[in-house]
Amino acid sequence: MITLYGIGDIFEGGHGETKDLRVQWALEEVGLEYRFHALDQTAGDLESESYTRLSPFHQVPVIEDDGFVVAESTAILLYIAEKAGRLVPTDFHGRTTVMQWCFAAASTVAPTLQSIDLIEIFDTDKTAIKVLAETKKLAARWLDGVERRLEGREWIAHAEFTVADIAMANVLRTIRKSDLMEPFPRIESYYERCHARPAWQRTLSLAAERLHRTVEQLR
Ligand SMILES: N[C@@H](CCC(=O)N[C@@H](CS)C(=O)NCC(=O)O)C(=O)O
Repeated sequence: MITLYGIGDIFEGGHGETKDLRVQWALEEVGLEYRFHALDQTAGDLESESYTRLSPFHQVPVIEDDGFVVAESTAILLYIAEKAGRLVPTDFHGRTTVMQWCFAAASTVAPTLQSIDLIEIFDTDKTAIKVLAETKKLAARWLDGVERRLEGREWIAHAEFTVADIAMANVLRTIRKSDLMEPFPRIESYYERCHARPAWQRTLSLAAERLHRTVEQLR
């Protein structure tokens, strides 16, 4: 059975923002049996010797599947899709396109959106404001690419919903409280479409229960 190591508690602003949620979303989509192992980051659980053996960088998410350990949320999403034989097409080109958009989410779009988040949370001096403006320009460039990709498409990589949609939608969630999506109507409706899925709604409820928050607080 799969064990998902995720957050049971974390510093205040981190509730509902962590990358274990995208993995739980995929598990809820495919219906594989799993258990959630909740770690308390504030109590140092991520630094423990036993967890260090599982996670190269003392981070969540990690999964363990009958002794096989996978870290990095995007790799885990692909593992779950492969294992379940769902959320990924079977043909070589289709699978490669799913991988392309998983990498686009994780290595092109996410770092920029995360930087915006970090600068806004931690720093407001003049240099930071300049860096923020430049980072927002870069974000607009990536979002413009995603917007063009979504022309005439329901999902980012394939005719059906795949793990690439979980990867991309969860990355876009970083900016849900900002106005960065506003100039991109296709991204806005894609974002809504992805998050309307019952498996995401279940994931949010499970996270709220685990973190002693309401679904509204996490949404
Ligand atoms: N590249 C990793 C990043 C994982 C990550 O950022 N994990 C955060 C929670 S979302 C974490 O464990 N933070 C605690 C820490 O770094 O000490 C992935 O995609 O899985």
